[in-house]
Order: sequence, then structure tokens, then C-alpha cells
Amino acid sequence: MKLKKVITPLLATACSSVLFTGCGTQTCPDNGPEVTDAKIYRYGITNKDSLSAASKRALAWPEYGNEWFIHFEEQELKGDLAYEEGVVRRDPSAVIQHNGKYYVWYSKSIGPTDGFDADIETAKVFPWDRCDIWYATSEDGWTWKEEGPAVLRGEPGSYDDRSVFTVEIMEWDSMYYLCYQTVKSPYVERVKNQVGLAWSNSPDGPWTKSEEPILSPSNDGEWIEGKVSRFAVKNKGSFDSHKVHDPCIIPFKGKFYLYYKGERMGEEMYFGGREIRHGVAIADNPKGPYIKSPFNPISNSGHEVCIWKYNGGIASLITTDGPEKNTIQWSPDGINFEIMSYIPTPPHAIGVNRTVDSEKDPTEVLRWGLTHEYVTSDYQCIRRFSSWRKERHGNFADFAK
Ligand code: AAL
Repeated sequence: MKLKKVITPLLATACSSVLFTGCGTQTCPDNGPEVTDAKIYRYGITNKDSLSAASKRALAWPEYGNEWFIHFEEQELKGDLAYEEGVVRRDPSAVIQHNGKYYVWYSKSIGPTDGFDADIETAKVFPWDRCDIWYATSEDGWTWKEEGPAVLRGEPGSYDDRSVFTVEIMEWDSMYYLCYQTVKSPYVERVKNQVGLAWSNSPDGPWTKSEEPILSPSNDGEWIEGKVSRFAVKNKGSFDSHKVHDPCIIPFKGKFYLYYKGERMGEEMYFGGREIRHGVAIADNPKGPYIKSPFNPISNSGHEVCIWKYNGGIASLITTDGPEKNTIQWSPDGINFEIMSYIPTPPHAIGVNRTVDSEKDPTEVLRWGLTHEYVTSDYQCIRRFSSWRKERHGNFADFAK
């Protein structure tokens, strides 16, 4: 089957038992799914006059192959990105290539995490607190050389004076753009997180930072006064009223789409995990201004943003939180995503491989890339992942008999 012919989305009903939204109109018209002998045979249905709910869903599935269904495994890196005690290296960017070398950017900090109860002036509240953005290069994607810092925290009083972290890279028109999270001191529970941008004509820098953040949380929530807890709210506000996280900019349809994770003031545990959603903000130019889409949120699940272009649209790996976690979704317009596959245990905080032709296969950018691992709650290191598709259960030799 030709890959590009199977882009029809696998709807929520068809994909996973955690998704109990009922039939979408695209696959289950009022008079029920089309029942053909070929489909009855394909899905092994006993009796076409006695259809279980599962059989009805199967009959409603689009013509579909195995293309989006992949499995992951992780491996250790060598050189400077191997685990180093006392050092946090985490949230790797996508991998790009320049002058024959792979490049990656990441959050780096030193020392243990103290939490919010320690002295706020000196404490490091999270592993991603008091970070700078560093970068490393590699000939083969396995052994990495740490080159040094790329973007440092700002001067005291600036919007990024406390931490710059969770970075992504975009190459566009001979320029390089790093977008990343920023926090301004003091790092208290209710601190807002914003997104900064830096640009350079070389992946080795020097980088020029935006004077103001390019994205901020929505300003429509209300804390309960006199408390410090981020869960104590009068009004939760929009899905991104507390934090805009995990930014990733992708050039798409003549514009620049900044995908991000939104965290909400007064976040609750919803079905499927934390109340985490994704949004998108769109600009005419790489430096902005980025305008949040009125269609936000564009995902009610997920955690770190992991997106790539495929077949004229955008694909997104949704992990960790929400009812649609552990799925790959695809959208023709970058806004309206449908589930394509269910993915067992995807790696966290993926940096995809942007050096390959993303059109070659729906998940080509995921054949290998970088992720991070919690070695301890204090210290994380960057690792490599690879992914593959199971073509057959069991042994090939048996099949050939
Ligand atoms: C990650 C990301 C963001 C958060 C923290 C560091 O998984 O979602 O980067 O701020 O955790």
C-alpha cells in the first residue's frame, strides 16, 4: 500500500479503549458504517447481522495500514552527553546537521533540587531552574562534544533572569532560531513561564535574544489572594493561564506555527492524567508577533511538544497526559488533529531528527533522535532513542515455511 494513500485519520473510536467519545460523523453516519463482504472478511466478523460495538467501530475504520504504529527503545550516549553526576542535561532540541556535524541544544544546570520550601533566594526549585541553554555536536549521533553555552540567563530584572530552558531549534532562510522557556525570579509556585527567542546566522552563534518574550500565558485567571499554592484559584482562566511551555516553531503554509504546551492556573487531575493541553500561535515572520489561534487548545492531551511536517500537514506525538496520551496525531491544517496510531511507552521530551526527509515515511523523523532520562529526581541526562515498526508477529522463517 502506498504510504500517502493511508493518511485518512484513524478516528478516536477506532484507536484506543481509553477513548470513549462515540462515533465521529466522518466514519459513523447515522445509518451506521458501510458493511461489505470484504470488510466482514478483513475484520473476521462472525455474523454481519450480529455486530458488537467493537465490530461496528472496525467497520467504520478508514482503509488503514501499519504505517503510523511504531515501537521505541532507548540507548546510552557517549562522550560529553553521557550521564555526569551532579549535572542536569535535559529537554534536548531537535537534531540538525551543519558542515557534516549533528547539533543539539538542551537545558543545563548544576547541583541538586531543593524544592519550594528552601530559601527562595538561593534554592534551585526544579532541575530546570537556574538553567542555561548549552549545545553539543557529534559526527555520528552517538558520541557528543559539549561546545559550550548558547543562550545564557538574562541580567537581573529581565524576563529571563532566573532560567532559560527547554529549547527548540528552527532553521529558516540561512538563519537559526532557538525558542525556549523563560522564568523571572523569584521562582515561586505561582510564577508565570514565558517563551523567549534567540537568532543567529550560525548554529555556533553568537545568539541575539529577543528583548521581550514572544509568548506569554493568557492573563485571565485569578489566584486566591493570601495563598502561595498554584492550585488555589478563584478562576482557572484559559488552558494556558499559568505557563506556556515546550515551544517549537515550524515553518508551515507560508507562516510560522509556534506549538506549545499550556498549563492552567489551578490545574486538576483529569481523566488520563494532568490537565495539560497544547496550543498554537501563528506569525508571518520567524520573530513574530505570534498570535494565539482562536481554535486553541488544539490538543487536550500530551506533554512536551513533538511535531513534524508530513504529507502537507503536521504530525504530533502526544505523550504522558490526558485521555489521548501515547498517540500520534496528524492534521492537514496544523489545527485539527486526528489520531493515527496508538504508541506504547514513547520517550519523553523528544528531539526529533530534522536532518532526514520527513516525507519518506510518516515517522521517518523518529527513526532516531534524542530524549532524556531521570537518572535520579535531581539529575537527568540525554539519551538516544530509536523506533521501528513491527512488520510481523513471530519469526519470519516460520512464515516462509
Ligand atoms: C518538561 C517540560 C518543561 C517543563 C519542565 C521542563 O517536561 O514540559 O520543561 O517546564 O518539564
